[in-house]
Amino acid sequence: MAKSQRFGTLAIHAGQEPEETTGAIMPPIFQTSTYVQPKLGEPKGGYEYARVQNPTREAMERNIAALESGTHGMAFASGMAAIGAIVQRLSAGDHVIYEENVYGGTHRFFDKVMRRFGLDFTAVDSSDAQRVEDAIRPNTKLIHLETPTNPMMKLSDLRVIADIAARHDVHIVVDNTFASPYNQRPLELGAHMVVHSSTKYLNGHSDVVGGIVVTNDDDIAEELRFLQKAAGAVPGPWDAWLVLRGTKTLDVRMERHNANGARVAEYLAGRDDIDRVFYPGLADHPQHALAKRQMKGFTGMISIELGSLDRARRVVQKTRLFSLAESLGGVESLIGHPAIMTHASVPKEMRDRMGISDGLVRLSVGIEDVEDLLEDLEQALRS
Ligand code: P1T
Repeated sequence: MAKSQRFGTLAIHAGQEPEETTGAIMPPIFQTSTYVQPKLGEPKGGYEYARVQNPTREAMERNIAALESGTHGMAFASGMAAIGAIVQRLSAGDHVIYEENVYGGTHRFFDKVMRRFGLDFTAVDSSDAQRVEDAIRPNTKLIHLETPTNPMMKLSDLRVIADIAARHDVHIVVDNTFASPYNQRPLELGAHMVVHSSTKYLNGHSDVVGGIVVTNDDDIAEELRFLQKAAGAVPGPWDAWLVLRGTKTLDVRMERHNANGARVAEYLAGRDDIDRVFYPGLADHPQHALAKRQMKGFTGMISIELGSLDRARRVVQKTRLFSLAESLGGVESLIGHPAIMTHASVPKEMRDRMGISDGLVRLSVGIEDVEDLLEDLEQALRS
């Protein structure tokens, strides 16, 4: 697919050709575990075994790689499996710096699992790039960023941190799940890898769990392909196909998520019974200028501080269109309570330091009619 094509066109066409036998315009679901080999040691087209190669998965990997301005995509069974593969490239004794306000499961994986394998981790507030540089040690191999962060919607300046990483010869990975490639393309800003929970905006329909890593670096890609094969956390063809169907509408979905998110954030900011609204698109967000430089739009993710657990509980149980559920980025609106749900595995003192209080509520604004969403929030907040 020509590089010069624009995002909305790439979303629909990149990585896919009509199927050879029939001309089927949609990539078939290659529901097979293995491939018959015409001759010993000469598998047809290189296809040997479906943990290693699957044409449906490959179409999805090429498609998302193109959307992230990358040359290689490696899909995994979940966002956590994708993050796991990136860390499995390292060895005991290596050091990783990570943004402290990552998804709670990412913190849990680093702190409770990978530490036991001899990796060392330092959590920093990467909205201050100097803190990232100060945390670099001779054995630092990776900087794991997430911007905007889950759930505080804090940003990291990717260009500045990419310069720091280059000076110290350290790789950067950016979890771009919250932004989506429609709004932000970290590889263009100097990151070495982008990782997604494709469960979220990429798939967009809340019917798949998946993950993907995209890179422009041939060596990193080879190592990650080796890990798909050696560790085996790959998605099945159905899930790959559903994600590929999802990305076809990423352009139009994100346009609407951005518009609805902005409307809802402005509405919430205008209420005097909400202590704070965290949304990079609002002029009073501490990094609004960076957000405008680094992102095209600000998504449908918003967090609000309601002051107490009591009020937060009442609101999340009172909304009707916003369903109380984990996850985000689907066409339907969701509401959640990070301290009890997505970030329960983060120690309380760390949550408190970052602002993940008992009164914090997170919204994933879907693509419904925004007036209906505003009416729903109005009745829940008034209750
Ligand atoms: O759920 P999974 O596909 O394994 O992805 C993990 C993950 C990775 N990165 C970010 C930024 C995420 O938000 C997530 C998953 N997050 C949720 C389930 C949530 O509700 O925040």
